[in-house]
Amino acid sequence: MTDDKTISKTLSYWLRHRPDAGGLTLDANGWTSADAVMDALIREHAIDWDRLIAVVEDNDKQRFEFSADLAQIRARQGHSVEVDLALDPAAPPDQLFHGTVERFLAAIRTEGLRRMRRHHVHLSGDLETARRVGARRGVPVILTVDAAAMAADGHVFFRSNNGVWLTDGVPARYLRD
Ligand code: HQG
Repeated sequence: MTDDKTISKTLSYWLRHRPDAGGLTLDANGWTSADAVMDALIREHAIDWDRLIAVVEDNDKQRFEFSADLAQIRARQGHSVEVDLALDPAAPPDQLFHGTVERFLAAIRTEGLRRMRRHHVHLSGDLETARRVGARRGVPVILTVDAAAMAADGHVFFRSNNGVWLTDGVPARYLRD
């Protein structure tokens, strides 16, 4: 049987990056028909509705959400395709954290944190989450972001509804080791 992580990765790919690869179309806010997702998953992984609901509800980072009537599904953040998640600006904690790896540090210290292929730079409210994000790429290096100073200088922050802090970019002067 396909494991939950594989199904979650397939959903992330379709709902954040390549809806066409699943034969899906996202609306302006990133939603797509849950029936269409189910049909596509049946083709790829032979799973049923109960399994899809379990993957969404038990997902370690709550990456996906259903609409209230279960008719639609979307990724909560992390898109590279253009979507408007209609997030409200939020006041960040004084410090936020970013987990990365040594090989990016020289560029980050010069250019700051850039959003790369995503809509925003992703920041974590706690060290452990940042460590796990960095560990995806190797030995994690944690940078501390002076979010209080950024906010005071007019930088806008959003908090996705699964708890990830998002901002357009972090200029190098707000980064601490
Ligand atoms: C780095 C996962 C060179 C940055 C995770 C990172 C997270 C630079 C990489 C979420 C740079 C981008 C996001 C610069 C940033 N020069 N490298 N100026 N600025 N970088 O995947 O933060 O499982 O787009 O440090 O858990 O690693 O998908 O961002 O290493 O929450 O739900 O460029 O993705 O969540 O990589 O990860 P990413 P990220 P999911």
